[in-house]
Amino acid sequence: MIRFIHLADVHLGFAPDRGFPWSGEREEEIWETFRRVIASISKNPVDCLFIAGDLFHRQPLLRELKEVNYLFSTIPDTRIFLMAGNHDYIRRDSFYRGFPWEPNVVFYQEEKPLTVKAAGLDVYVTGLSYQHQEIREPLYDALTPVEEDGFHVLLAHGGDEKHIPMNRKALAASGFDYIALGHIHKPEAVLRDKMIYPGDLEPLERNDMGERGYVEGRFENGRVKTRFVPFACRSYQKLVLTVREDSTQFSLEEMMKMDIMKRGGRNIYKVILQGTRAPETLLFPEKLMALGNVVEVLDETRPSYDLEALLRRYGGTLVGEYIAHFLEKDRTLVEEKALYYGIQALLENGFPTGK
Ligand SMILES: [Mn+2]
Repeated sequence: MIRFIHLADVHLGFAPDRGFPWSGEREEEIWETFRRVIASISKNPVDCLFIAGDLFHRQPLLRELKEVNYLFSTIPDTRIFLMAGNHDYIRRDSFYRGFPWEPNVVFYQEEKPLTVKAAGLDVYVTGLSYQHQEIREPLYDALTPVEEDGFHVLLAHGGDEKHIPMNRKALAASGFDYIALGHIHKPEAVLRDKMIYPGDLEPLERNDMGERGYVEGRFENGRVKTRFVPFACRSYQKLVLTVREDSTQFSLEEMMKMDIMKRGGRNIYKVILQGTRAPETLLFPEKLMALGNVVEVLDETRPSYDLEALLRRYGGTLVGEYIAHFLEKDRTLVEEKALYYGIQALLENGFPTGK
């Protein structure tokens, strides 16, 4: 049996949510979580660790490569297969070139596929590294595993037009037992137990909602079994606050603080205000942003106008025609907003009530 861990898109060196108070801490946490993965392998060793590109967010510094290599030295029984992705591509002057890796590390130097046998194991890993930020040729589609008995893995980064386009069907039929993908930050099993994007190790931006981590798997009797292991120290979450007619700024702030406390103060929230508010209530979304790790507040509330009553009252006036125009159709969210902003503007400007 072969046990392995597959991760990708760690993006060491990246500082998420630049400009927000927690950004620097997040940069540290990306390193720390990678270190935790290595520490957990040290405690419970696996045979192979596949790192499918973009370990670094940009060109690694020499001292950063030394730190990573030191971490690799702490898991000498694990064979590590490492490739450079489009973010940390091997530039002409990259410190990746000629770097003296530990003996348990296979680093793919070339931009053309190479198959390497794992020391002491019947494991064959095919991979390459990016030497350019973009590669538009489908370098993976025609590959097939070497004709040896064992566990055949393809380490592959990309899958969009500018980063080695992939024909998923061709890859699925290629004969590899497992295709360890990287590049797409949302975890996705393209093909169950066979072809998987583990996603980024830590969420890197506000749209990386939900859990993040790595894939753990085993190859036994010709079959692969995998499971996703959530490992990130925080997550981005959507927090919907329902506003009512009796809501006020303060009541909303209290509600949000409670919700954040319940769901974890470390997580980072995208807050969405929904529901109806009293027409005269003004909400200040920016004040909510100061009360937790809030990266964005979307105000989708609408004032609780009684449209039918307004229409009766303002029939034959500009306000009436304005309302009638919108009432006739199914309104999109934008039209809904336009309707209410419009009414508010017209009414607040002291529109005469008489005919
Ligand atoms: Mn990438």
